[in-house]
Amino acid sequence: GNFQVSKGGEVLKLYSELEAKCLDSLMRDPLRPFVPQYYGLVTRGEHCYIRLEDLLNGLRRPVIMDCKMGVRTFQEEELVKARTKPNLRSDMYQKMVKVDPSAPTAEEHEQKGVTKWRYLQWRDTTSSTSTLGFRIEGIMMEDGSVQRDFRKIHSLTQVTEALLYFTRSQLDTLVIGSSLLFVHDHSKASVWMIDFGKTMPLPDSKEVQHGVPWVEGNREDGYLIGLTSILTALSQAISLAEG
Ligand code: 4IP
Ligand code: MN
Repeated sequence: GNFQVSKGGEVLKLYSELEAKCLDSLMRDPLRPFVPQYYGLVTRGEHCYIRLEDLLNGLRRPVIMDCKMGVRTFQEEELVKARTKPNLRSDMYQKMVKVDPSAPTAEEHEQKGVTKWRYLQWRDTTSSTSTLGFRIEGIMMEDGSVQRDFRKIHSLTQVTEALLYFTRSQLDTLVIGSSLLFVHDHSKASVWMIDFGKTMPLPDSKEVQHGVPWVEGNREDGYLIGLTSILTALSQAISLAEG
């Protein structure tokens, strides 16, 4: 969708102002080693792109796991919009019905639309996002096939099973670290923080802890709740693989 492969170990991602700003500051941040290198912007045709290090460069038949971090995936402003000027999305309604025809309310069925907040919150509560602070969005295997069934996973036990699937129970490729994109090709493994389209600086007066639950207005993302859950599942996967 938003990606274009480019030459020379780079990928192009469709420009977002928020993401570009975030990458800019990450290049001057202690977290820089965990983030793909950001090379600035480029225009191709009528679109502007973010130039990023290709994290798969040099890997043979990589296996990739995308974990979406945090206890929620919508911005607080999305909730405000849903209340004040709701914009009904029929595409999101359809995605919802496809997964679970009984998920929309009678009113939503009638309107054939849901707000973006409602859809994203439904995704969060029907996955491990709300409870564990992260969810596995998908795993791509060596042959390029993509598994997305993990999005309905709730329990830590199921997450552990998914991790074992990702590593094919090879202990030496179990990756331990702090992030969203897990990549291995059976000889090399790495973890990267990616996707900053909804990451923004807090107002000067505000601070978040990342490890406490979200309530409207506190802006907490639960990133560290998710990280702790991943580490717990990883250590369970390691003992299962050893046992
Ligand atoms: C997608 O739903 C993801 O939640 C996207 O988030 C979101 O993009 C899309 O919103 C939404 O339709 P599915 O993955 O269930 O298809 P992400 O980009 O984090 O994967 P944003 O970033 O805009 O919230 P729309 O509004 O882009 O369709
Ligand atoms: Mn996005």
